[in-house]
Amino acid sequence: MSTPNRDRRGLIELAPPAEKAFLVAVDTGEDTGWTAEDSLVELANLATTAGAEVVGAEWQNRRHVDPNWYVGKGKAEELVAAKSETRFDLLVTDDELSPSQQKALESLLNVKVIDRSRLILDIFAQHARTHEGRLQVELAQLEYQLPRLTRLWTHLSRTGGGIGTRGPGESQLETDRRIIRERIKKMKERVEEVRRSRATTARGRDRRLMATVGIVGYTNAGKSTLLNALVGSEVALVEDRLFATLDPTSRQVKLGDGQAAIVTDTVGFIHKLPHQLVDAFRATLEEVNRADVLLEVVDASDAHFTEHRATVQTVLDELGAGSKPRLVVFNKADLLDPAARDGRAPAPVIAGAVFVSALTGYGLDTLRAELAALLASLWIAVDVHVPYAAGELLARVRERGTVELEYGNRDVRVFGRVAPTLAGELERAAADWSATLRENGAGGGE
Ligand SMILES: Nc1nc2c(ncn2[C@@H]2O[C@H](COP(=O)(O)OP(=O)(O)OP(=O)(O)O)[C@@H](O)[C@H]2O)c(=O)[nH]1
Ligand SMILES: [Mg+2]
Repeated sequence: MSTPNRDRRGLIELAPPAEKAFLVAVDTGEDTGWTAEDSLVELANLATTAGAEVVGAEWQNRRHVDPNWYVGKGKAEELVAAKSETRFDLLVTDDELSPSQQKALESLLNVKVIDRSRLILDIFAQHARTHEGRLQVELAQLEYQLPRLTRLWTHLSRTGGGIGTRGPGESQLETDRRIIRERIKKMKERVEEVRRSRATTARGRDRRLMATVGIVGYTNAGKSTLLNALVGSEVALVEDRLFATLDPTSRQVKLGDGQAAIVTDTVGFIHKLPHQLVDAFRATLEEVNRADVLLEVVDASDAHFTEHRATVQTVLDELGAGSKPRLVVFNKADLLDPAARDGRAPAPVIAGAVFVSALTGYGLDTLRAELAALLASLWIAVDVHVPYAAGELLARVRERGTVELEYGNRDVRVFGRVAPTLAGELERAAADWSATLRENGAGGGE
């Protein structure tokens, strides 16, 4: 990773040469489970995914990040020497930089300086294919830029201040900020439109008749490969790179015993995922919130799977899906010692987890059976009265075939067991119905 990269003078290159990136991190010892070195390996992977060539990396143990230089002043000066040695033209820091830290490093090194968040945003921008994906990425980028404009100004006005710092400079900045804010507002409206039409399509299709399963997990864990394996065809894009998937893909998957579920593959998570992205991708990630259960795919062959799981949990909590029923799937079992995956030797075992290989098909039948069992265990007992007008809802309830309907004079009694989403809809319909009855002075349901 740190081999100096020689000039390729004399070579005619058709494609623009890859940017030469140098990576730097600070180890404060506060990032549970992660050393700066581990995090840098991941950062290198991100930089390569974004199209850069990593020519070197450094980290420093410090109690805190330096407010002026990110790393200590001395270390920052060492980077000047590293630059003449490796000829990097891009510096990437492992944590978010303040505008003043970025500016200080840029003037010292005379190269472009970006932080991990911006790198991730850039990868998302490169991989966004659909209208919705592009909208969300642009929204996240604007949200990332806005405070940076503001704080840059605060910083300048503090050092300069007073006479000469007002006038065109300020009004230009005010204009920029206003333009960005207006754009953010527009983008949010458009994202919301997309979200609404997606919700309508989701309702319109047969998916609500079936249980829904959301695949979640760290980026590159094999989520898309698993969906393809479960469906039996190549429906989702699989690539050995980070954030190959940005847009959700949903397919019907057979679970056995005639049961089926709609399984959705979506964007992966990563350590230090910019919060702007989580916010902007709420529309996409709503598939996760709507799911009856989550299938958490873990790359069992990755030494850091415990930390990966912690990151996934944090993001799920942020989305409000952290305590959804979940089946943990240890993927890439083919890369493990066979004794380990069969439970005969020490392995990354977690109670209730299923070992599979999405690549070879190992364990998929067990996974289908476990998923079916989990879904069935979640069904909720209902006994409610809904009006005849709720015909569409009743039709869906009937198709599940686990309830009995009693047709009364005034309304229909529904009792039996249904999936939680359906139970929620029934409870709401029943509550509305009894409110209507009360208003009409007809007393409660029969
Ligand atoms: N050896 C092995 N490789 C696997 C397995 N499952 C997936 N992979 C590989 O892991 C890489 C990532 O797979 P994807 O399915 O794209 O992973 P993902 O979780 O969808 O990743 P993102 O969409 O980028 O977040 C690809 O190179 C797959 O071929 C497996 O069971 N065994
Ligand atoms: Mg994927």
